[in-house]
Amino acid sequence: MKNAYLKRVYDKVRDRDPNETEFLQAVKEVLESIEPAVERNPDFEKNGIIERLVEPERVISFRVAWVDDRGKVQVNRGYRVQFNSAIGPYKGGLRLHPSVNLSVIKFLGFEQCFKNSLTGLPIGGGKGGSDFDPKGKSDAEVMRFCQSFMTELSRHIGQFTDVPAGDIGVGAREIGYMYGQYKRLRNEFTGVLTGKGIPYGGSLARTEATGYGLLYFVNEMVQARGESMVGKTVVISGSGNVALYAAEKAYALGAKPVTLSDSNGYIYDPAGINLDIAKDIKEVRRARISEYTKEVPGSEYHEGRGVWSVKCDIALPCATQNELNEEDAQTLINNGCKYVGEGANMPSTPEAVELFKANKVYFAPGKAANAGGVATSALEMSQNSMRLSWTFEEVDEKLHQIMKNIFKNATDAAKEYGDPENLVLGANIAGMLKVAEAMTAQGIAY
Ligand code: NDP
Ligand code: 2IT
Repeated sequence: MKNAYLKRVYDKVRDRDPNETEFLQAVKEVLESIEPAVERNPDFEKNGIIERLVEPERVISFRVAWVDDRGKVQVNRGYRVQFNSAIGPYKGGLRLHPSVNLSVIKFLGFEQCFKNSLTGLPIGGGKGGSDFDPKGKSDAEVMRFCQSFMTELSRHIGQFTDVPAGDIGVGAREIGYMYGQYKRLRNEFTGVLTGKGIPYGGSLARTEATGYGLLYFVNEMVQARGESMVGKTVVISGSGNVALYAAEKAYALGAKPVTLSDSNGYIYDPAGINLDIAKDIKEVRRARISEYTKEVPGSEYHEGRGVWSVKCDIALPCATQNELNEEDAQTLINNGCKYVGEGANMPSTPEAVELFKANKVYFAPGKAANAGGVATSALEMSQNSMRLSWTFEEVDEKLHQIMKNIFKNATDAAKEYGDPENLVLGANIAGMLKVAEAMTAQGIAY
């Protein structure tokens, strides 16, 4: 970081919260890449735009007490970080995972501000969650946790204020329990959460949206290089919501997904992943992905995090932050990988991203490539406000167009600042400029 203003802002964030490693990583990446745009806009410094962008408008941390199946009281910590409301109500998912802490939620909330801006829809940035571990919990325990979590969260959210959704560990089941509790407490039926079930206000295609959107985006990259998806081998990490529907759309575009993974290991199926079986294992049985090999002859299960050693044309990290490091990037490059699309948020370490850039691997950062999920959430909000529902095809068509626009806007911004394939730069600048313009227009309270 050479720009003195940006450096000052970054140093202050680091000195204030030296332990928030994920948040610092996300801030550094954004500030480094917006440098040329900040230099062109001296008003940013005058208006304190960047120091305001890195400080959440509001951070809520709360106790979540619930009773487990043995009658024992359990206490988790809940969070909601309302990061930026310049362009719309705070919007972003809720993550339930033992690794959740304030740094993780702040990094996700910060990224969300720019991602949401890129969608072109009126949504601000926020994120929340808890260190509750849904693994091994009964349905009843998950329900009681979600109810207790929402009892506090309900004070801070609302259809015009803050609209949470799913993320790791939060899918249709959890959103259902949370929505039920919100309605019980408030006696109102509004679009306060997205990712809802179809019978009570959910949008068709929201389940598929992040994975489908990722593939629509990667397809734009492949075409921009004059190539086609047909026949390409795709390596996917994760086996959750994003990973499964990325694999589904990869097939639809003529490519072949050959892996899925979880925190224990990965499966490799040279014939291409059988998605009916994978979905049944993950969505119906809620089992581990290793089960797959018991049902599919010719497939392999490997313990550990070696998924990036599988040879591919396209790599799609769809599990979690920092799951793809410098060594993994080098392995992918050595094996001829040409495209990387981030389905997860910040899955590649900064060193991995540098290596991709140096080796001309066409790289799509999460805030652009995985924006289809939140974009479709915003479409769910629109449908809720209008009290109607669109068909699957209508939503999917809008999603497709949104992903094309994000690709175009990020590419145009990247081009303006030098390299049309530098989507890190393009996405950060395009996302930031709109938020900065809205913040400038709205002034600051003296
Ligand atoms: P799910 O909970 O459905 O699936 C998460 C997957 O990632 C599981 O396979 C899980 O394995 C794996 N995983 C989670 N944590 C770790 C870890 N620490 N190490 C290794 N594997 C891990 O979540 P989603 O699919 O919804 O989310 C995946 C990623 O996509 C996240 O980064 C999320 O922020 C991002 N994202 C999600 C969107 C959405 O709409 N859902 C939208 C945009 C981004 P295991 O079962 O072993 O934990
Ligand atoms: O990271 C993300 O964009 C999400 N988890 C989806 C957020 C949303 O509001 O749909």
